[in-house]
Amino acid sequence: MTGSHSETVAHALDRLCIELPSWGFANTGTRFGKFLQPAAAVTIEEKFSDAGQVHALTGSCPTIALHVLWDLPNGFDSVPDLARLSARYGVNAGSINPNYFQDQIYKFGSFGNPDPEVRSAAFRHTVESIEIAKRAGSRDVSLWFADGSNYPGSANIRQRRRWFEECLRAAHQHLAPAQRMLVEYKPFEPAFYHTDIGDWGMALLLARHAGTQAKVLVDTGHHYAAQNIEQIVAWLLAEGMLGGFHFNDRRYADDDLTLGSIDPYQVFRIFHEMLTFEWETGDPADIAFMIDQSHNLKGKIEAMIQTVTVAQELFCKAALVDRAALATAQASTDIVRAESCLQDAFSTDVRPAIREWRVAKGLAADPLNAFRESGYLERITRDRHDRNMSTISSYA
Ligand code: RM4
Ligand code: MN
Ligand code: MN
Repeated sequence: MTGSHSETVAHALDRLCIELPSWGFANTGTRFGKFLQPAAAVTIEEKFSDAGQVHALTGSCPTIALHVLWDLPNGFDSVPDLARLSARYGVNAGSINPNYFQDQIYKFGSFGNPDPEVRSAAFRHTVESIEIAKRAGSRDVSLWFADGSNYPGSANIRQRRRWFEECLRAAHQHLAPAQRMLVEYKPFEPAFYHTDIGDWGMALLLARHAGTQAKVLVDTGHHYAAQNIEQIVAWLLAEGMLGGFHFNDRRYADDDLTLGSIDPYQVFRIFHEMLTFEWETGDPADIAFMIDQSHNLKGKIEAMIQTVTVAQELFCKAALVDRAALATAQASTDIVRAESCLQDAFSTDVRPAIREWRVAKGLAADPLNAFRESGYLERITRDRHDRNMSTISSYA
């Protein structure tokens, strides 16, 4: 690795921040059931503690995303505790995620529900989430809606779109000037005929309608197979509308597998578009990166460390693309040379330079091994085992 490679890698890692999902440390499962892990986190304190371990070992995860219903059951009243948890575990509250899919009232949707009472309940929950974010010092309120329908004819698609427009616009008025509202899209699941915010175009139109602080949130798994996600990223960047990106990988649908486990080149290409945007415009892309994975089989903390490591590697590889050479090759339609610029960077082994950066920062040279040797997992397994294994849970 040449000196300049090491510098590029160090510079890339210094700025790479990846938010951890609180629910990624908890026992979650597939719709068929959960395989309980004795070390899983239940309380918000445990989630902060586990996230703190990942940040201490990787140096890249200073914030933890919170789900209002799961982490802050007393709404506002739960907020003061966050400052104490941040001070104790070294990670701050990150994006605030309202929950529109768990309560019984949301059977037929939230903002898209034909029942005005349900729409206003969902709206109140959104406003409460914005206020929680303000008080917690969180910039982003991330909105994902399970709304949709299962059968043709059962929902008035345009009417529901209007309700979404109204609710999002009204919610936007509650944002403080520095806050953002992120609108996530997903083509299917849990609804299987139509989803109210089904793709990036719908999310873009709704965000534009809501107000200037609303941006689009892209989740790797929320695309049909073979969709060109990096092109969507490039277009949203060009529009100044890419606000967040959820990390995971997929083979079939929204599988929430480990980032880069199936297609690392795709993640590289996505990072490449983001960094090229910055190189060309001189503007920071200002994209909130978050891991959106909750592992059912892998150890939860290990899986997070692995994901962060993969993200660091792929981000550094993307930073190594010779963009001046690429621009020249593109301008002269030298296709092979242009493609090689990406391939050369992608095949560079950045691990030695990343290791150097870690050591220089006083971080563990190998975060996963350091975690395995730390004794933390054994300690939390002892502490949480009895409680966790007595939790009975099944799909039906
Ligand atoms: C959705 C989406 C959201 C996440 C929920 C739990 O598929 O990815 O971002 O909060 O799952
Ligand atoms: Mn997501
Ligand atoms: Mn998802």
